[in-house]
Amino acid sequence: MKKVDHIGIAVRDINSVLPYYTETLGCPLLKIEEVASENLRVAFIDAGNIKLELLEPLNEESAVYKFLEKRGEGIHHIAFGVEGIEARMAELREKGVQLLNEEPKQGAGGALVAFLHPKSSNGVLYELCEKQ
Ligand code: CMX
Repeated sequence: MKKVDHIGIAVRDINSVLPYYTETLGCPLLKIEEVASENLRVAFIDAGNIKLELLEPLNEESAVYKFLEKRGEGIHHIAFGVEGIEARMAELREKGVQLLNEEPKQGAGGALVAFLHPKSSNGVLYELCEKQ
């Protein structure tokens, strides 16, 4: 992996935490969008060399809803920016890493994404993210 694209942070309510990022920390808001496939509303924050992705569940079906119930707010995942996501997935599979997707799926910002199970990544949920 050559770069981290963003860090995903689970929050209960984007609107109430935004001033902390934009005013207290002074990191600009890049955009807010809904990712229907993940039942999420997300906000991208410009943190200089990487982005922070605030993740707010839209309903109880969201993986982030379950995460918040179990662990509370905090770091949810780390996303590597990759090129050739299908080849990277195949390579990781061959190396014994359990992927959570058979195929890449559509993520925020129109990117193709895939997740590595935290059980085969020493307790960390990693995402592969390829910008279109
Ligand atoms: N980071 C680290 N560990 C995590 C985790 C996370 N974000 N989410 C769950 N886990 C751990 C749990 O604590 C649990 O560990 P223990 O068995 O030791 O308690 C284990 O993983 C299994 O968790 P679970 O609660 O039994 O299973 P879930 O149904 O919550 O599924 C996961 C967990 C990772 C498989 C699921 O959340 C998933 O498929 N995630 C990928 C998709 C996703 O996260 N989408 C949201 C972001 C989308 C985006 O950025 O666009």
